Parts: sequence; C-alpha cells; structure tokens
Amino acid sequence: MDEPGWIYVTGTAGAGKTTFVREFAGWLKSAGYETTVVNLDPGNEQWTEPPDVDIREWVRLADIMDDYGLGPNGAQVAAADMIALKIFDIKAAIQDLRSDYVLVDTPGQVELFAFRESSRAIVDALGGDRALIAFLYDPALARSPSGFVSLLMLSATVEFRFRLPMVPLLAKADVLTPEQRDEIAAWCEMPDRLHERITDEGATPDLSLSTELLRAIETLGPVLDLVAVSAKDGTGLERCYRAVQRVFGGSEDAEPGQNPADL
Ligand SMILES: Nc1nc2c(ncn2[C@@H]2O[C@H](COP(=O)(O)OP(=O)(O)OP(=O)(O)O)[C@@H](O)[C@H]2O)c(=O)[nH]1
Ligand SMILES: [Mg+2]
Repeated sequence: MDEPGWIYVTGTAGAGKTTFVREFAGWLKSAGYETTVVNLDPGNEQWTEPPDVDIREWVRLADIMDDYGLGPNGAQVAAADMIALKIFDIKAAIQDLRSDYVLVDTPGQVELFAFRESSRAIVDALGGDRALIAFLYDPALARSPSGFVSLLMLSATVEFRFRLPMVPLLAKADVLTPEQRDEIAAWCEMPDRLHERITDEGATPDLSLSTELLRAIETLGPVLDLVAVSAKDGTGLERCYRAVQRVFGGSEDAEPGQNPADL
C-alpha cells in the first residue's frame, strides 16, 4: 500500500483547527478517499464526532495536570514528551486503518507544539516522508497588516522547525467581508501594498526591525498562495485539496471511480 498523505493542521489557539479537520475529512471522504482523523491534542475535549485515533487514549492533559500538579501549558510540554514515548503504538493504530489521507489535529498552543523537540520526533516517526503542514491563518489576526505579518513570520517559523512543505489557509473566511478577503489576497501578491499599510500603522521603535521584517516579507509574501477556507460553509475545501495534491505531486484530477462532481 502507498504511504498515505499526512496533513498536520496547525495554527494559533482557536484558529479553527479542530473544526477544519472535521470538515475537510468529510470533504475527502465524500470525494472517495479513505481518510483517518487523528487527534494529537491531549487537551482537546471538544470533539463532536470522535476522531478515529485519539491521543487521549494514551495521554490525557487533565490527568497530567492532576498527577504532576502542572498548569495547562506545563502539562502540554510534559504531554509532548509522553506522546513521543508512545508514538509507535499510535502509528500502529493509524496504519491499521489503511487510508489515503491522515488528517492530524495538533495542540492549540502552536508555539508549544512547534518549539518542542519531541514534536519534531513525533512528526518524523508518524509520517515524515509524505507529509505537509496546513497552517491556519486566524482571520481575527490576519485582517490587520501587523497581524498578517505576525502570522507570516509564525508560519515561516513552523515550516523552518518541521522542514515540511506548507499549505497556508485563511481560516473562517466566512467571517471576513469580500473587501477584507480581497485586501489580504492583495497583500500576498503585492508586498508593496502590505508595506504601505504597515507604514500606515506606525513605525516600530527600532526602525531596522520594520525594514528587516519588510525585506523578509518581500521574500516570503509573493510565494504565499493563501487559500481562503470556511469550515462553516465549505468554501475553499476543493482549492485546499488541490493545493495539497500539488505538494504530494499527484494529479489534481479525480482518481478513477470517483465522481468528479464531488470534487
Ligand atoms: N464562522 C466560523 N467559525 C468557525 C469556523 N471554524 C471554526 N469556527 C469557530 O471557531 C471556534 C474555534 O474553533 P476550533 O475548531 O475549536 O479551533 P481550534 O484551533 O481547534 O482551537 P484550539 O484547539 O482550542 O486551539 C469555534 O467556536 C468554532 O465554532 C469557520 O469556518 N467559520
Ligand atoms: Mg482544537
């Protein structure tokens, strides 16, 4: 059997990761792909539909907080190390399900996930060969120029840490007006426009910071093919699928036996 395509869904707290995983999994399944949903967040108690493989069977945040007297962030750090120790059991449970795609929901605190060495080990052990990161841009941040730049930098940091290809997604696109979506799209294509809007927001105390950040944006921004998605109304899921397929190097078309109308 071919290695499945592993999609690790990350983004800042509340960006819409869990909801996106559920909706995109539904879309993939209706397009005819065997899809496994994995919850890698030991603190996620909010699944309306249980994931296929749930880290909480092995490691639970609430138990770690009780057992070690830790707060939620300290417990997430401890949990990442505990998950790494169980990773081969978790991988076996996922492999038993034999799927085309594995959608992985990751902990809300992206910086904890991205900056722990054990997270890198977990991703490498699970599916390092055919894997990508779907990074969700929270619209509440992405709609302001400085928020957008902060997310650009954060997503670059995550990509740099995991060394995996990235599919950037503008989440909850339904909460943005068409004008806001157009403006964000323009920032992706025209760094000068973003430069102007950042300057309008005022200079940073250290002027070289603005200059250097803007130089980085000129490098990162134009290659940003940000796909607007909404888990609420299903917008952009097909474009998201095509972006995923481009990374995995497969055909963007439906595979034999699939109903193209579903794509
Ligand atoms: N309007 C709208 N709301 C959404 C969408 N996706 C998620 N939400 C809402 O955003 C909130 C956070 O969604 P989650 O899916 O729990 O976000 P998350 O990134 O998994 O959150 P953490 O794991 O706690 O970091 C919830 O109230 C969702 O109902 C969307 O596409 N549109
Ligand atoms: Mg979540």
